[in-house]
Amino acid sequence: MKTFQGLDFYDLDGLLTEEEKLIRKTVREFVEKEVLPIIEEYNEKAKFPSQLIPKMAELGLLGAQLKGYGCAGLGANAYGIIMQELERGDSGLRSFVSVQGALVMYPILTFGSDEQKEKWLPLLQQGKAIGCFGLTEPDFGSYPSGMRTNAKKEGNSYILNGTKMWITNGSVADISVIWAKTDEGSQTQGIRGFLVEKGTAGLKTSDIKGKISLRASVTSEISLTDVKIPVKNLLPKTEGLKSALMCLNQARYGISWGAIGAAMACYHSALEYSKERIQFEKPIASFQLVQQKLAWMVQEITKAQFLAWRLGKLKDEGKLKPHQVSLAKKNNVWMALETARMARDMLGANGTAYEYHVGRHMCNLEAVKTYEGTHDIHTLIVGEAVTGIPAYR
Ligand code: TGC
Ligand code: FAD
Repeated sequence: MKTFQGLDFYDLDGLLTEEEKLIRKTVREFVEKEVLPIIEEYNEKAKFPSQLIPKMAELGLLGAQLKGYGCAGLGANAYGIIMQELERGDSGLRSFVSVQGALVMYPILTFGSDEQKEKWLPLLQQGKAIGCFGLTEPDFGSYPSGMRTNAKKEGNSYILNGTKMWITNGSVADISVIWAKTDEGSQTQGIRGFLVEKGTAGLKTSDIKGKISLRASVTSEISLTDVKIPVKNLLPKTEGLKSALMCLNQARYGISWGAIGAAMACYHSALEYSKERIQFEKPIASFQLVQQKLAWMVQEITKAQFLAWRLGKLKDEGKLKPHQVSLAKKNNVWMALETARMARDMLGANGTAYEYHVGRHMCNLEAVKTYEGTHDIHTLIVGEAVTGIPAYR
């Protein structure tokens, strides 16, 4: 099959800097050489290819959007391009980098003490420590305010009890950012972030097996039973659920870009396949119904690219609003999932085979549609922004 070139129907490249294009080239080559040859095998085995972590760290991909502690301090669009290229490989790989940078390093940098930053950020940036973000619980996904995990202060310690569910990298994390309710403040304002180190007594994890989606990613349950941590492990500047949601803004931003990568991979497969596949004595690309699908993909990928690019500009200017991130996350993941489903259809039976990648992307995108706020929750966030009326309850 012809080498992947991406899709640039409206000369988005004309708006990218030389640095952004160089970053894209570097990450694209990494994905081409190191990820694509092995990813289907890992997906089938339901294993994360952890041997890629040192290489991703060496390329500066971990916490690339952050400043200090060895991080690259890239602009928002350069960071987005990294997410796009990684997710062109696999959503699980992008998830790993998203969680590490946006959900673990970002909260430590934003809400942590100097001691926490100095201890963890260099290790996380170098891929020598892995982190996870524990917000979701078995009974509280879209509605994290209801969480039962609690932290009680006893002298110089906090005692944590509760269960976190569906946590990316939960069982392999050296450091877990756990969100728990304290008795200080209201239901949402009493929520604070805590750092729980691997090996702490009472911390147990088990992996979730049998996933149809994000198979090449570790997803775990974390149980906390009388987990005693020193007061200094509280992220001191966290102020309620709002702080957790601030982390989600960062990760949702990355997903808005990442989904474009998965969509472009599926578009590329569908285009190349339809030019080569002969039915009724003609390439299937010559049929109007097939061209309609390709044209739809080009149209929606192009719209998504500009949405993400503009979002990045707003982010760099410090003007980004959470509901703008919601619109892009919801639109771009929907677009990618529809593209993957269409590509799967266009490849006929081959679309169900691992070799062509589109089936894996399609399954992955089902989870991406759900995590970091479901498609419908983001619809309600946009609805609230335009009407002023929250419709969650
Ligand atoms: P609500 O009362 O609306 O909000 C509580 C406080 O937070 C403020 N706020 C935000 N602040 C910053 N950024 C945002 N996006 C914010 N959204 C709300 C809000 O102003 C309020 O502040 P204050 O000062 O009044 O306390 O809370 P609610 O209980 O009504 O819930 C609102 C809702 C539904 C939008 C929110 O809870 C939500 O987003 N739910 C979805 C949950 C979610 O996204 N979970 C993701 C878990 S992590 C994950 O999936 C990782 S996947 C990892 C991978 O990539 O592998
Ligand atoms: P629910 O909240 O039970 O939603 C079920 C359905 O009800 C959805 O369609 C939803 O849109 C709908 N619904 C809910 N409330 C409303 C409403 N008010 N109005 C209309 N419809 C509504 N979480 C973490 O904390 N950390 C992680 O690292 C992490 N990684 C994940 C990795 C994977 C592979 C997956 C699949 C999930 C991960 N999650 C993680 C959890 C994820 O964030 C949640 O699954 C997500 O927030 C949705 O919660 P839920 O699954 O409990 O669904």
